[in-house]
Amino acid sequence: MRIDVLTLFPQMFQAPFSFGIFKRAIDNGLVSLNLHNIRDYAHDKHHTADDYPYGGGAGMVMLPGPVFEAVEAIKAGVEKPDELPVILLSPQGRLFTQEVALELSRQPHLIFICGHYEGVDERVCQHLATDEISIGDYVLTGGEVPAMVVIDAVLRLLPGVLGSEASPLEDSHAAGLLEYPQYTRPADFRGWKVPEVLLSGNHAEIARWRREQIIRRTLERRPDLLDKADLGIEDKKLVERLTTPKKSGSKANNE
Ligand code: JCZ
Repeated sequence: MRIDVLTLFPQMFQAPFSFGIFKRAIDNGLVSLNLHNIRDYAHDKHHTADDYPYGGGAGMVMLPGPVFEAVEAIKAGVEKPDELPVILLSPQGRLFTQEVALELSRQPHLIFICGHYEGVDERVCQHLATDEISIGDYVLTGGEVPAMVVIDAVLRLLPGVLGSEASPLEDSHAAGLLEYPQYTRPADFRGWKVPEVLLSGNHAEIARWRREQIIRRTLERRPDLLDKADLGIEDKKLVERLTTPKKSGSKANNE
């Protein structure tokens, strides 16, 4: 996959993609990450990328000219420029989810536009971007961190990026549920013991325990996710048992 990022701060992208899984993916040629400084597409001697907002108000707005020219320079070098997704990160975008990550991972090439200051000129949103994405309902200082979040979630879905063993679709979050708790050595850490079942070697029991943990945790912390998930018959019985008010004197159902 080819990724081009337009930003006023290309160096912000260096560290996250210079280590571990992403470094390996780039070194192996699975991913090419191309960083472009929007300022390089400004024509005046100060390389101006922003100006005051029409109508007044606080802060600066990014000029459309340099952003359009940067995207056009990338499009000039590709075979099918009209099919190229141009993604603007902004709080006004559609909410980024695992489904959106999966959708983007099927593209061979993505362009990300990262705004800064108070935002970008509306003509970039309307006439240049083909997609506008928000990573959540909170306000950040720019689109760089959101772009990194989206790129991270997309790249780990590409075949080969996580290595041969791991499957990105095995995560329960990929199935729309929370993860079961993980433990490693020691079996007793400061008196806090690893659940006995995980030491039992009984793989059927372990699988059943983990599935139950997934359902319990999702029900407790993110019930909104359970409504959308497709649950098996045993899952549904457990939800039923955990959500049915118990008779007084009966045993608690939370162990
Ligand atoms: C440019 N401020 C771009 C995106 N989800 C989310 N929160 N905040 C942003 C964002 C904020 C920005 C800019 C200036 C994106």
